[in-house]
Amino acid sequence: MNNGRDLEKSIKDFFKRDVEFDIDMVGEVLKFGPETLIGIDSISATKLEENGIGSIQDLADLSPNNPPKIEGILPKMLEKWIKIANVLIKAVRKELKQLKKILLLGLDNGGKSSILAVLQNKFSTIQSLMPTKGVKREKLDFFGFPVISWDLGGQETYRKDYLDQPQVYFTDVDLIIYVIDVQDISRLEESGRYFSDLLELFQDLGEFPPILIAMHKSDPDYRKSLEFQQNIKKIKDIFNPITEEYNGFYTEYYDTTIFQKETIMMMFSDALKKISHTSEIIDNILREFVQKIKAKASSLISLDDLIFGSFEEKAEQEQLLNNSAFMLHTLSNFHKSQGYKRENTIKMNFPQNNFAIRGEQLFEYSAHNIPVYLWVLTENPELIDEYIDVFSEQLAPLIHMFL
Ligand SMILES: Nc1nc2c(ncn2[C@@H]2O[C@H](COP(=O)(O)OP(=O)(O)O)[C@@H](O)[C@H]2O)c(=O)[nH]1
Ligand SMILES: [Mg+2]
Repeated sequence: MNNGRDLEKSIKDFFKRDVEFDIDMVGEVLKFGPETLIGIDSISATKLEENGIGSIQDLADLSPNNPPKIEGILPKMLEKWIKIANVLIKAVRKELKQLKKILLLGLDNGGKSSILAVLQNKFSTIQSLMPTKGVKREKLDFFGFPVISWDLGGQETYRKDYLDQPQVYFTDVDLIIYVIDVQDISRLEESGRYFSDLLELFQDLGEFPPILIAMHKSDPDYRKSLEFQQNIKKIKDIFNPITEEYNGFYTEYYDTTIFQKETIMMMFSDALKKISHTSEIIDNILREFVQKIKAKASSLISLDDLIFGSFEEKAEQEQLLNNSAFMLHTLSNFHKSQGYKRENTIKMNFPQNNFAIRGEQLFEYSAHNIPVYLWVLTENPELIDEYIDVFSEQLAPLIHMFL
């Protein structure tokens, strides 16, 4: 997340270009009328005002889960505007958490350092890995916030350390990725015990960060084996009862492997979405876009393969689109490395299957100017041009405030 003047600039991006905006009086924006926001037309704004919603503050005071019924305004639209107003309020009050903390935990040899190495090589914004020799902890600077990797297990003294001082290690954690080696079932019980200890500690602290469970070393060839199926079952048989015992935790399983980097990217994209300020709104907008242009799926993905959001009618369409996008990103990067100009639009037609995949560069994000593409899987590519600008304009400020 940006701060200082950057934050103010990010706030300004939510407003129409002709809105008079004094960057030193940023607190005033909450009094602005709804029509000043990008994506709210004047007819809708008038309807809002007739219903007593005359400012951004008024919008934020409504409940996004139960928006009032206003004739001529779709509930989904109103819900989106309320969420945007809420993000703006938090930004203005500087309540958006600036520093996010992700813990990568699991037994030693599970593959945590390797996962971090994949991330580091993927993201140009990442600052270098700081392995500490002898110490079983590593830290990676990921878009300006720390991902801390930490080996559990093995030495009992180490375990005592965090059990005795849980507040030092475990407060203010935004998300946990718990890594299990699917190929080494012999240490599964041990891993389960640590997992159980962790949940107990967090419960005692009254904190319930979301937990992504990486069933790591799910290598392409290994996944085809019967042993893999059996091990997955054993893992779930041990871990599911633990999460049920300590209720209140969100958990989700992922199959990851360093041999398919996209499996790691997808897990981290989900991780970032979980802790993002704006990912829900981005998904709302993508849904609107897909419906408007009669497409099947749409994703917003950076060229370093961070997925900011997606919407699809069916899960397999998301896979088809995202994996195709990853490969086309690789192709685009290859062309760039050969000295060619990067194309703003990337298209592939699949006439035998009656669909097209198209990526449109919308804008760049982060200080490193990484291009972000809006990807679409559709049978009606001709409809994209008509609406892309309208949606691009709404998505840009949300990306800048993603974290
Ligand atoms: N087959 C396979 N091996 C992996 C994978 N990820 C890591 N490894 C190997 O597992 C071992 C332990 O990895 P490391 O990242 O050091 O684990 P850490 O102790 O959790 O940090 C190393 O030999 C890695 O090469 C994977 O996805 N598949
Ligand atoms: Mg390690």
